[in-house]
Amino acid sequence: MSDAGKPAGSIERVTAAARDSGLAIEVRRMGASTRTAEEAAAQCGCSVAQIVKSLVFQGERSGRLYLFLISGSNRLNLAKAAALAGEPLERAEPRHVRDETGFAIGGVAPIGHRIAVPAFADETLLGFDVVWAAAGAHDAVFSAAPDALFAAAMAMVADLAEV
Ligand code: 5CA
Repeated sequence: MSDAGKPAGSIERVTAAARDSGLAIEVRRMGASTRTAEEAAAQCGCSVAQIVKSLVFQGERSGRLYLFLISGSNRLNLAKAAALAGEPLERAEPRHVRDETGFAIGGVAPIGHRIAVPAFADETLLGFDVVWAAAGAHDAVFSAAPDALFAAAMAMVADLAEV
């Protein structure tokens, strides 16, 4: 495995990306799984809706990856997502996600990807003062104000959720 695939390197990429974009974060290792939004919410002591899921989809035509930052209590509407991407989408293979972003599923962060990925963010997350996101490992999270996080991720805020 390359260094970037190891949890320590992944977390360092998140902290470096935050620093580079002027986002003040503190990564917390919870010592227990934060792989799912429910587990992350339990560890963070917040609502599931305040967890930012970082979902990676792949363009069926281009093979390009797209990142969707969506509330833990919402499901991504694939038709809305495809309209924003400009092509039909399919879930990216875990190996492809790891190779391109440098993060394993369950620890994919909104920032610090190896390769720049076009990003879109669920507008409902702006209703919270603070949200929590994965920080590159299965037990690592950080909190941020959603608008500042989306700016750091260069994510376009949009209507992404299933109703
Ligand atoms: N650390 C938590 C909370 S921030 C986290 O990463 N949650 S997540 O929702 O962003 O990542 C888990 C998501 O990965 C699941 O919701 C699911 O959409 C996706 N996923 C799970 N298994 C697979 C798989 N085999 N292939 C592709 N995506 C998967």
